[in-house]
Amino acid sequence: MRHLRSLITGRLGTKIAIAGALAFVLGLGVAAGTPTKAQEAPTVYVMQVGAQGPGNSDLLQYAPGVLQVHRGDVVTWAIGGFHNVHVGGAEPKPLVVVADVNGAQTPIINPEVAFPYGAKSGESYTGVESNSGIIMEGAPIYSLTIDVEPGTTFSVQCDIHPGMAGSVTVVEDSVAIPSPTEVTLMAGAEIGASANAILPVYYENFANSAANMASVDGKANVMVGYDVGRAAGLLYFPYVTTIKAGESVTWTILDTNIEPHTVSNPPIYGQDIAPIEQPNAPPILAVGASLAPMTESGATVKAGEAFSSGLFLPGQSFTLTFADAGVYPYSCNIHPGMNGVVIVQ
Ligand SMILES: [Cu+2]
Repeated sequence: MRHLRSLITGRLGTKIAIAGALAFVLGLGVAAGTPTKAQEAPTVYVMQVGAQGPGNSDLLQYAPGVLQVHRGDVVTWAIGGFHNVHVGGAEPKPLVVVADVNGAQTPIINPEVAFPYGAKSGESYTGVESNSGIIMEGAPIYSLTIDVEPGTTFSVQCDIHPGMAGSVTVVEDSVAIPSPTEVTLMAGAEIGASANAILPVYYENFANSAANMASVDGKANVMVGYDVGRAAGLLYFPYVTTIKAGESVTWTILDTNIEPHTVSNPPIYGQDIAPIEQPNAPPILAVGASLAPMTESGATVKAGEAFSSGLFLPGQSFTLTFADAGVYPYSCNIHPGMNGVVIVQ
């Protein structure tokens, strides 16, 4: 109705007679009863869940981070990457938990992160803690009609990436809030700010890494990832490390970083999860070959040997000694495109 009316007011000249007739019809419609908010098509707000940034980075944020809606509006989370949407929880849930699998203590992907619970996409959020799950059918979209009292604020968080969180506040119908278009512009500005923040650091790391390419006193260091704010840079610095046979390389993820990584050769992609089927229950999601540790930190690698740190976390390091001369490429199993090479002379 509103759209039609603005169309009419935009017309001039010869169309005025038609517009007048239509306005008359519209007037009758209004007299017959203005539709209430509940009868109108709901207003849909989009909250973006993660984005790609420059310098091979992932922007680990909900955008906009803070959203206002009216009761009855729809919030659609557009999920761009490996994330879940955990709505109305007090705390994020751990991604990996240890469970008894056929008598053995086994690290598994937490079912409370992997699988949906609470309100399913297309249903109403009534204040019951809910999760999109990681394993979704169809499009990576999670959409809820917000049906909680005005004055309520609830959290939105990704259980996979620490600190990736947002909030939704429901306000009284009488209070004006940003339109969906304005919300999209806010989201763009927030994502743009993260992208702008990481770009200078990306250039700086390239410039600085030349100084760290060779070993000093038998050791070389590699920085794994280079996070800035909500932007997680998925690169190794330096990209090339040159050492002598018998020397070692230590890879470190700074404790200020968000993303875990691996140091692996050959790379094993797409095997993060090894499902163990269960009768009459969802599968147990054992940690797969991409994430499982294969080589202990401190080990010595010989020519032709495969190695993998497995998943290692911010604040942790992984060291290998290389016994033989040769070229040793390595990759991150979680982030295709994140590669480095050790040249042993
Ligand atoms: Cu990685």
